[in-house]
Amino acid sequence: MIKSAVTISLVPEAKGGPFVYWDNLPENCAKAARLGFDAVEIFPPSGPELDRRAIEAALKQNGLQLAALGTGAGWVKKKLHLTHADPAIRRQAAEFIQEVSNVAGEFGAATIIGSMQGRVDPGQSRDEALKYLAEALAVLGNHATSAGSRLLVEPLNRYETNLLNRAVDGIQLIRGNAITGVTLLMDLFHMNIEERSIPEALKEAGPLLGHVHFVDSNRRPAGNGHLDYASIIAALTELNYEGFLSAEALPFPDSDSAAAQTIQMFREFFHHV
Ligand code: LER
Ligand code: MN
Repeated sequence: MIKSAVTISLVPEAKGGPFVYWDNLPENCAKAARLGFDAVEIFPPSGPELDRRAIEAALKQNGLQLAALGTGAGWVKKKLHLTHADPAIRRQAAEFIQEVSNVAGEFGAATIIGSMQGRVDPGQSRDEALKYLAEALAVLGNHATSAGSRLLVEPLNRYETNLLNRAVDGIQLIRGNAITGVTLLMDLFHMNIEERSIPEALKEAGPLLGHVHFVDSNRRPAGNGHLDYASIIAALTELNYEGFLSAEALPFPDSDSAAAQTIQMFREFFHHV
């Protein structure tokens, strides 16, 4: 059985980004629970800035799980990433991620590395960037596991990174370096731009598929674009995927409608209660 989640951003600098709910954690958790979501996924400003007691209360009062915490604010706010040519920046990026993992672990939630993967910078070779990323993931994967979390690495479309764009890039990185404690987050919006076939790429990821960002081709909530959900659902069913499908989409036409539209799609396709 799949589990449903919806995103909440607590980062003002990310305004305009693909998050369904914004700010006000208690109120948005109550709304998510009322609609029938199993969990929330939070995009926090940083680990230390998260109020653990407030999260615990909001989850408990609403019978919700914490699916995952994002780390993208390290890039958005501080321009940190794991493949920067400067070792001091790489170190700060890793510390930022570990601090998020420490909080995620307390709630048994995953830690997402999307934009914090970085990119191949001018003057750098692809091999060098991939070596930095593999080294970082090995350490961060172990750290996440010992903190009670797990790491999710997200291939992004070409307009956001030139490093991991497709499922196969992530699979090669994880398997090629025998990295443990790390699986893939596949985002249907990025996949629509980069993959030859979304269902085939999901199946290729197979046991490495750890989380899905559920969204339509235009980054609006599922049902507002042209993705073929029947084939996507068939692939997930074939895989016996039991992880989260998390609504990471633009709040179109508004947050409440976007969340309601997504849960409606889950009911239609997965008989989600
Ligand atoms: C960014 O485009 C994205 O999809 C996020 O999940 C990563 O922070
Ligand atoms: Mn995503």
